[in-house]
Amino acid sequence: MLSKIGEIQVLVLVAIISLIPAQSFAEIKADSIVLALPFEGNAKDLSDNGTDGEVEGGAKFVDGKIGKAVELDGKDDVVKINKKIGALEEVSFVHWVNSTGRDAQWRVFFNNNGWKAGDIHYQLHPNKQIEFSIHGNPGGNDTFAKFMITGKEMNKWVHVATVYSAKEKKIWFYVNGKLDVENKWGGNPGVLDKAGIGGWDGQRQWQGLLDEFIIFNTVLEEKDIQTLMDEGIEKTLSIQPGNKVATTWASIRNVN
Ligand SMILES: [Ca+2]
Ligand SMILES: [Ca+2]
Repeated sequence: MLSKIGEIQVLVLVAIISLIPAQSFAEIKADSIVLALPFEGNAKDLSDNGTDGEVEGGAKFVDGKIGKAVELDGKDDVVKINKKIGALEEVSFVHWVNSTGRDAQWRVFFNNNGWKAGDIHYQLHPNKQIEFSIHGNPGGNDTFAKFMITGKEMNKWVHVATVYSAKEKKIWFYVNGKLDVENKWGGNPGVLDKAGIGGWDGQRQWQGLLDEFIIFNTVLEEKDIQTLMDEGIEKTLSIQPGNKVATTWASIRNVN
């Protein structure tokens, strides 16, 4: 028999435990994904939005980091996103990149077409650093990771995750699953408009490979990013209760 005080202690303990989230990667949910391109032989979007990319310039699908990846020639190859996704207060980009050329030139991950107020541009700057920009954001348009893709970081797979919160006025850059830098920056939402992955209005082309290009409308934590890096999006979602991705994956894989 527990004493009265003992009972209260147990109740308090139960109440505290029930507040701890059951999932260690609670943010990785299918409905928080606004764009997911696994590049399994095509540019089909895994998310519920169905924002399929359009492959231009003769881009190829080759063996990638996880299954297939898209290979861009650094000249005119690009994956166009021809639908506006919208303005986001929280956004996480998670993707694999392998840069095989155009070192020290602009190399685009995801740039909205044009450059107007609110637009997101996300690319390697000619200074070789990962750069994230929102046109007109308080504190300046641009903010940078420390990490550079140059030298020995060329011709190899690098996992990159960039996480922005307008509410917290912070941006976090992660490289290969580890925090590279946290910057105080911004406060405005970023707009995902019609865009190019691997190119911007016929310029700044990516030369090399891109794989598992995923955008979330939430702030992912380091452990979420590590899970995505280690397991890949398909496995990560399949182990989440309530995420029914098998059908979607089948439809993505069946399109040649
Ligand atoms: Ca081409
Ligand atoms: Ca893939």
